[in-house]
Amino acid sequence: MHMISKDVQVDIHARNEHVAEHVHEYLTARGIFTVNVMGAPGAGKTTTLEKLIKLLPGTSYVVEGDIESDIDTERLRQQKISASQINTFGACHLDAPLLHNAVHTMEFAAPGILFVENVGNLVCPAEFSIGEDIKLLQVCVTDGSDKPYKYPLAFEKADVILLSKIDLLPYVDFNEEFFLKGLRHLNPEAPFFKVNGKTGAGYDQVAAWLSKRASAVTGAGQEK
Ligand SMILES: Nc1nc2c(ncn2[C@@H]2O[C@H](COP(=O)(O)OP(=O)(O)O)[C@@H](O)[C@H]2O)c(=O)[nH]1
Ligand SMILES: [Mg+2]
Repeated sequence: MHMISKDVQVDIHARNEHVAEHVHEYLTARGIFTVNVMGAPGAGKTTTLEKLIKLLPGTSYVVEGDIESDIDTERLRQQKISASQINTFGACHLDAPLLHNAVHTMEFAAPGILFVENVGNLVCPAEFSIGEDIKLLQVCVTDGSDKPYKYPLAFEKADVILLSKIDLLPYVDFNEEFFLKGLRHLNPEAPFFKVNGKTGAGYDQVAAWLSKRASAVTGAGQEK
């Protein structure tokens, strides 16, 4: 087994933080508010982007992070959403240098919100800043209500949490009280929204919260 020494780990994180600061400055200077979208594979992250972007005032941009394939990017482009793809070819998360390369090939014609859908994973993405303004964590009722207890870092670091697939509540044993107890122990403050990716219910409140939160950077206030 290969062990990575503590010094090397510190160095990797310090370099990542340095690039993340640069990415953040670059995007902020262009009026771009960046959302790092995290969650397990299949939690409904791309569905959230499809539903949310339609409701947001102003321009939205997407970077899709996947180990392989451009399926999600194509899915969004078909809906006329501006999207580009990062493939990590094995790495379980995006890091700041990867986003740095992607944003320097993108054109930000107008201020707006950049959504970066991280690699589907409840562990590694929470450990690396990519230069985002906020982290959005999406979990779904089929993930199970014990997830805050098992993957605490993602819940602790989230600035907003979405619980999706609530249409499936009658068919699974998701215990919302247990889930919220675990979540609030780690993160007492972050807004929490319940959404349904099938009907779009709940996304209007997320859009209202997000556009208000982003407005200091985007300067947006205009209605779509
Ligand atoms: N029943 C139900 N299915 C959903 C919901 N949101 C997403 N899905 C489905 O879950 C699957 C994974 O969704 P996707 O957005 O690709 O998840 P991602 O891997 O996190 O990007 C797809 O088949 C979606 O249609 C929801 O709220 N309810
Ligand atoms: Mg996806």
